[in-house]
Amino acid sequence: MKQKVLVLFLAVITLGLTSCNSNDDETGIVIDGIDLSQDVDCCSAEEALQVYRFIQTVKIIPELSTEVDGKYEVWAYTKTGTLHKGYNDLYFVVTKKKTGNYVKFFDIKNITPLMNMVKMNMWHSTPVGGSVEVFDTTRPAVKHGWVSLLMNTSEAGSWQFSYDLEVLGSKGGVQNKVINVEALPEGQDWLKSFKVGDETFYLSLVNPTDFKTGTNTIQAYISKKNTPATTPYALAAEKFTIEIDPRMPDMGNHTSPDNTPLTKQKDGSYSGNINLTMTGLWRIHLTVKDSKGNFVAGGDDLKDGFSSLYWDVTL
Ligand SMILES: [Cu+2]
Repeated sequence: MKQKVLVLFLAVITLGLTSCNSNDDETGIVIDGIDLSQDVDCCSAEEALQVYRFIQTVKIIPELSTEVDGKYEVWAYTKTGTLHKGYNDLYFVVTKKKTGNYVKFFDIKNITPLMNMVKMNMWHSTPVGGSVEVFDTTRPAVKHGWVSLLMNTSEAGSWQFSYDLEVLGSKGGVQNKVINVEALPEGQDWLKSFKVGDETFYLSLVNPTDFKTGTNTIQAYISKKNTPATTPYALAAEKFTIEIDPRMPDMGNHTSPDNTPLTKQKDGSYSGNINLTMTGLWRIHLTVKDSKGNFVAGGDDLKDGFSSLYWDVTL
């Protein structure tokens, strides 16, 4: 027994020494001033390289990037470096100012987009993903969250964005930063709402720009409007089913075979299959049912024989 404890003790000491040494490793890989050698607050050199590679595929949003305690830099990214109406993936990376090394121990909370509707003199928030988490274990220093913005910036109003951040005991974040939200191009409409009694629900279609001709996984979130409306809208606890009927309005409203409804997944998202047989405008008519199969939205509201609740996607 004593021997076992001793072995364990030695193992802990050795581990401790190894990680201390690697922190001062001067033989590491440095790319663009970022030291990819192992860091106790981050990852192995290989994992750091994966983070580096990932951030080459996204672009910084300067308004949402910040500094904490003069020690850390926080970088916020989207695919395009901009935000648009509807669903947007957000990624966060924290680096040490001194070394440029990534840090994996950080938390981002309370993501709060707020829109000021100038003419109506009111404020509202928007659907926001539950929590910001590591989105891929091969890149432990990249955190992912999402927002689905109800409207684009226009004469009707503008958006502000806030979030809180904690990194290795230091606190920071971004408060009321004005952000621009771009409109979607014509033929794209990825965010719809429906009402059940007094409650308003939002249907956010996830990343339809990833769709290709043929069969695709189709993913969405259903969020519920909060009271007060300035509190971000969380995922709806209800379990719905979203039936889809994709049609091409410019081609005699023909449909496609082998589409399957979006059903609720363990992670709170909705997922199904959509078959987009050709390029062009697809109007994805939606029928929402509750857990007992009763029509909730889209079904009893047929326009030209199709549900008037729909997403538009142009491929
Ligand atoms: Cu608004």
